[in-house]
Amino acid sequence: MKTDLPQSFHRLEYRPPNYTFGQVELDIALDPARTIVKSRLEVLPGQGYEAGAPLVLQGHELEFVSLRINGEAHRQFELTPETLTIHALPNDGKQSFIVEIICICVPEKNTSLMGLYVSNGNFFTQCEAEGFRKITYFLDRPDVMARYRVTLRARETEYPVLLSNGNLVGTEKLPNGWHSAIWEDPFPKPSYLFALVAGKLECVEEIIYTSSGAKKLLQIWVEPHDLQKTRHAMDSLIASIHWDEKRFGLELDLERFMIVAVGDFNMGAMENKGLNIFNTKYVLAQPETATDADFANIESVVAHEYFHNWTGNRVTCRDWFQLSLKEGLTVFRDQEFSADQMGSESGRAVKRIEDVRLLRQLQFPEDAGPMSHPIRPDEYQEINNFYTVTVYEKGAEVVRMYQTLLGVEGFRKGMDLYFKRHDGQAVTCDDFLSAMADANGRDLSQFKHWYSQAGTPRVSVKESYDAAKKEYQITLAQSLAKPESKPFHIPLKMRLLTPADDQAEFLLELTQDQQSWTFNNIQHRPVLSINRNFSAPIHLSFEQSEADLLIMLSSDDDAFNRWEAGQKLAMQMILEGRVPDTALIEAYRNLLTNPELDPAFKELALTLPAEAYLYEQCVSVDPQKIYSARRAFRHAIASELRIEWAALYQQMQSAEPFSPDAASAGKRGLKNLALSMLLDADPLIWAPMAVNQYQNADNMTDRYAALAGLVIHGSKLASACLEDFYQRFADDALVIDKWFALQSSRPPVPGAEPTLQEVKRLREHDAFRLNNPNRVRSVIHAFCMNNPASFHQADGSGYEFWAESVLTLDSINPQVASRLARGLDRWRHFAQPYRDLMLVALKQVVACQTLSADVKEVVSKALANESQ
Ligand code: B3K
Ligand code: ZN
Repeated sequence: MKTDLPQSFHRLEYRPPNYTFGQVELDIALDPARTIVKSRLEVLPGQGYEAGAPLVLQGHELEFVSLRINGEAHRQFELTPETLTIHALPNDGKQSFIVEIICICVPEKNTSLMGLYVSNGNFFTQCEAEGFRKITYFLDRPDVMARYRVTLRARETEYPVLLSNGNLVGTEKLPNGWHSAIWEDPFPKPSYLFALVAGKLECVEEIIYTSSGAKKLLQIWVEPHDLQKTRHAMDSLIASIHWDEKRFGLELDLERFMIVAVGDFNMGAMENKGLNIFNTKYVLAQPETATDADFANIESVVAHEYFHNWTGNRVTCRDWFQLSLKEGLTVFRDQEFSADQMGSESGRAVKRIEDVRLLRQLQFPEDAGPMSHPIRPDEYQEINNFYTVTVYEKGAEVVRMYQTLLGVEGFRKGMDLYFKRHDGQAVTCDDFLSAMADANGRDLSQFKHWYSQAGTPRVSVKESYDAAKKEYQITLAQSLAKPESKPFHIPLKMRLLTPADDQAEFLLELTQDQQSWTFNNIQHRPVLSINRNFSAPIHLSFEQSEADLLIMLSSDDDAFNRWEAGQKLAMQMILEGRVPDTALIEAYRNLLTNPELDPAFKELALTLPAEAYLYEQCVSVDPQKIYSARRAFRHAIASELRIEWAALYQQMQSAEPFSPDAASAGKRGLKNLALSMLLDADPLIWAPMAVNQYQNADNMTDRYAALAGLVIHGSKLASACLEDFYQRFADDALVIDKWFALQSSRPPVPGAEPTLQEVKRLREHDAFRLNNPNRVRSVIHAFCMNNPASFHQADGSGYEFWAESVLTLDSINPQVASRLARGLDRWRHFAQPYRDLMLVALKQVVACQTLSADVKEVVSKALANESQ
């Protein structure tokens, strides 16, 4: 192990800035090989001003050219690879002064996709969290909020469109074929929200009026050949704008709101003020090329970024430890928006189930592994590693708990007070909690622990029923991750299910280590439905009998718990290596044939717990054993219910033209689950049917589902369809990503070659690109992180591939590499020989002398106290 300890940043070491900026003027002459950035900064003493302190600006991978202060060349400065420190400030920096800096960056060499870079010949930026320092020297921290005026210059034929934040205030033709545009953003913002875009792009636009009657221009900018794929994103944006007015009274504050799509992007999208930049994956859709899941994701990501305009941009984070202040809150808002878009109560429940599935599959393992952190972390080495499912998804659960405790109206009061107090400020999670508490006159001091304590709390349930006294009692106890942890404030919705159906829903607030509640006048032993709608993000230890779970599966009025009962039954049986018994098969049959239930709910109820979630129930994971048990269980459901599946496959067909709405998507989802089950039960009969669906589908959902069914079930008919698919969509990068991902995520098929061989061939394919994150994720991440049974091989071949891929990617794009590096986080949790083989792979990565801070943090935390 190396001895040089990486630098860590600590939440409690926050200090307000010595200096801040008033007006910021940027003049950027765009050239892929040599972009010249001139800045003119009005510097003012900051909240933490100390007389005589130098001005320390951050700058990374920049070529410094010159520095002037108040118009004069200034020579008292020092440069390091990370900073420009300016001494001898006028008047000791007590009054405002002007700093002018010229520097140069090289966008075409920038493969990290942070700062200013080139994608398909156009310029884009990504500044969150600390990318602005790769454009110019700056106080690159979120608590320095300034007003920007930006002049962009570029050659007009190559870069006809020049965009930045705010409003366009002028354009000009310049000599030698250059032109310029000036943009002014009226709202002060931190540097992480700065953006520019330049290139050959076209837009669709719409004018709308907000509730106060203000006129707004909405634009979506894409490459010209993608223009016809923007309708859904535009509809989603308009729906989001109206929803935020209605639900939270928040109006769009800018005259112009732009979304730009880019094919090379590290994540989903970015909420730059007035100029959101999106991964093409979350903008472009038409029925022939995008699945129902793509349509739903676009709707929620467009909403998420739009909602940041208030929760993130108008009120931002004081420092990056507070990230969940904007991310958890904005995820909660986009979840609520998407739930409302579902159009029915049962639709809302389906959305809730999907969100919880994701949380348990991804966040629960994170919280049990070496990167576990509270939603407000206390320490980090590389902030980019903390854009996690904990900060986002668990953060959203914490925000949801406020709403559960305070009610929808109480929550709204808290939001109103939050904006009243903090509009235009950079604040903390504590400020949010205080607004919620003060607006509702509630003491939420114990609720604070959700921000400071990591780990998923476990709540155990004991129940007793006294038939003579007609008395029912429950005792709840919370056990905590660490001995020094404090009890959480846990809101648990519950209801006693009785034959007379005479009990109301309650909200229990578990605040102590252990608490009991007694219910009187209960005529028969009830069935307890607790943590309804997943009111708290916890593990529940509750040994409910299979008979009670079957009752809940057939009749709990809380759709989440109805689904959950089925998941528990399936989980227990899979972990014990059992197949479903007659009672469970009959319960499934009743669900599938119940005309009252939504197709989308039926699909979820018959979808088994993910392998990642099953792993979390084991002390020591044997991935092949879990895979086989799960497959056998699924095969039994497929065969025993083949008549119902075949009937559903017919009933769920639709003659209507494609529409991505939730009801139509739900029908397609159930139809395609039926097809997949039928391929499992009777492959020889159903493979030709799948080929037929593949060939005749008028939409990507059906075409892809048929293809996936053939590939996953190892049908001989798959390869011709795969070849056809590639030829049909060769020009559409997002569809080709699906083609790659499908093959990389194929689970092991008896008799077929290991998926790893296929993945290695795909990596050599002409269309594979190591510097395009979407393509890399569709091959490498899909295999290492989304295909557990193929990845975890007892010969360690998957892990060798992982190590080699992490190292190759790290020299190109540390963020993409670091995400992949998380793939072995849970090595300690596995049985032998997997555990030792993972350790070897981790050690191989950590031994590399040139690791990025991103990957180094992840692998060294995975290996910390390695012998334990
Ligand atoms: N705020 C961005 C994420 C930035 C990630 C930087 N590594 C997208 C979002 O959450 O909306
Ligand atoms: Zn966000």
